[in-house]
Amino acid sequence: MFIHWGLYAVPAGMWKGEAVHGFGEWLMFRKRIPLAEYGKLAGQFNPADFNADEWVKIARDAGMKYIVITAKHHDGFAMFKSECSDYNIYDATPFKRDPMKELAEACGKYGLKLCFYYSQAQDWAHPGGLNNTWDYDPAEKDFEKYYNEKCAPQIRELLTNYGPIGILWCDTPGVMEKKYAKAIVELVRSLQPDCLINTRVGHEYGDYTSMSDNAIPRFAYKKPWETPATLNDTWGFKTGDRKWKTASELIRLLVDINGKGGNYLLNVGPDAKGVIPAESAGILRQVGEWMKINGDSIYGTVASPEDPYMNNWGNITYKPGKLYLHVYKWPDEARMIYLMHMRAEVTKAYFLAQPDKEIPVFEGMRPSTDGGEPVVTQRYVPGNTTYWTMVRLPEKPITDPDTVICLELDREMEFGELI
Ligand code: H79
Repeated sequence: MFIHWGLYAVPAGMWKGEAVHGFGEWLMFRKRIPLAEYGKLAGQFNPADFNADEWVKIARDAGMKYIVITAKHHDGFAMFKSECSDYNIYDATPFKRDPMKELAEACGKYGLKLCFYYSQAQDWAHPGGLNNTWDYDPAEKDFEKYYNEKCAPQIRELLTNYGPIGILWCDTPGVMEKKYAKAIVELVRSLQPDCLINTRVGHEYGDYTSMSDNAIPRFAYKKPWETPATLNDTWGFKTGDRKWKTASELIRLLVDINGKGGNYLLNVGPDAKGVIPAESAGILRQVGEWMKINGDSIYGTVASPEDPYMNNWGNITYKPGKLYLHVYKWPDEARMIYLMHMRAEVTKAYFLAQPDKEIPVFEGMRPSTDGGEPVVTQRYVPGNTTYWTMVRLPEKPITDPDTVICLELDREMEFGELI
């Protein structure tokens, strides 16, 4: 679960009575709001309904394993108690609590990993940070000063005061010089050698690839990667944005990403009271219901072997020795789906919703493929040029919107070339 939460939750996409286009968290930049004015939002920020346990339970019940939260976004406001800048939630708001501390405890309690988003280059509150050109003259920018007195000390605080952190999630390195990306990597390694860093730290550093926002690669990608994505059209809370993806869309995106070897980092934007919007929570709950039954097809998967054919029924996820067929679109009366040129033998087959009820597996053309119970037939003759596997489905989906069939294989699978 990605969480974008900051001062921008107070205006929630509105400024002086006007609905502002674009991402909620970009409001200060969009309207070139002077820091002296934007900073006053802190006085109104009192998210008394914030409950770390509830947030973590929403993530856990959706099947999520780690949380990445904006410790500091581009606006430069720290959402944690910071000694090096009092422009932070503990010192500058009536709330007077450190939500990161509470989240760290809740994550420990429910077994999720806590990770911090930290905008390392853009900082619209510090004269030396990138991109605030309306309060500060770009010609006088002193990034070194910003790095030494805010960026590095705050990263140090985040990796010192909250227990083990899974990822330092950086963003928009922009024109930040290479020496700073290197310094951040060294700083993180010195404090928490097991903490991952995403590639957005810049200059090709980082332990795994962050794809572009909401971007899914066309093909499987073997190196570890992740797609950060929105649940509607904003990251930070906006009252006006109700363009929610449905649970069914999210499951398809999740399967597509996992099938290509990636992780899905899906965002929620809590409001100024500290509450995750009810719509978001409701949609995630539905995804969680599907995950409870079908999670085996998601956790621990690696990039699938390339299926040379398009299909009109669904998608595939894979882990060595197991192939998961995700059926979204029920085929016609014959209810048959085919995997052509699959060079592995199916040893066992079952629906994840009915793990104890095996689907019979036959060699060759028998039994008759007309109607009847679910069955797998296959023609797999080593040395022969013809290979295929057919699955006959039951009359109706079992776990709408995606019924998952596990095919256990006699070995690691390859799909054949097209001849
Ligand atoms: O944190 C979320 C976004 O705020 C952040 N990345 C995700 C994870 C992000 N930073 N930059 N961008 C996304 C893309 C930048 C878009 C921009 Fe614009 C186009 C910046 C200036 C022009 C959109 C339009 C935002 C302001 C105006």
